[in-house]
Amino acid sequence: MVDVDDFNLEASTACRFDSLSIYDGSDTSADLIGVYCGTEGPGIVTSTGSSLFLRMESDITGTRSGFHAKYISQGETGGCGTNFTSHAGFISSPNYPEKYDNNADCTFSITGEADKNVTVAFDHFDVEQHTDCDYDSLKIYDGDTDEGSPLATLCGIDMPNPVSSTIGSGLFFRFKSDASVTRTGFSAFFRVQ
Ligand SMILES: [Ca+2]
Repeated sequence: MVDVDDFNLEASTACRFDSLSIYDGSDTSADLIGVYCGTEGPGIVTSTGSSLFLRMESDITGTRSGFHAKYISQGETGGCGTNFTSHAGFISSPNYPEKYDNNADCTFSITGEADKNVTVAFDHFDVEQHTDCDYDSLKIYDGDTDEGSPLATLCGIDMPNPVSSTIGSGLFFRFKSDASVTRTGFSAFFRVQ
């Protein structure tokens, strides 16, 4: 997985001037995940296997600041009920990438560390839509319980922005579904930094 957190390449139609291409494998013969330019970078990109191949090309004019990416090769994983204590890991809804069940109630917590915050960023999100997320939802709380107001209450298909705890605090997640309509849920990674 790579997290492209800063991106600025010369913009052009179909990115034919300057571009960043990302392939789902170890070279350009692998499946092309996307071609990016301008200021709309790829964000988080996840490989299906153990390799990603990135290729940046520029033409003879029009340079920009380029891109910056973080590479995450491994992290802690765990199902519902997991309390994560490492610096990086992956969380996802039950059964992901298959659909979650009806009447799910699943929590995760990430402990965090003094002087650091926990940030979670999504690479997949599809949770039954409702204006107030009253059907199915993922709620994210600052701290280690679901007391108080959530930092985020998420549903629908729009990719959520990254969510960060306050410094020195962890994050607590609660995913709930109601009795009908299921989707593929969410996949995200976190880091403590
Ligand atoms: Ca539902």
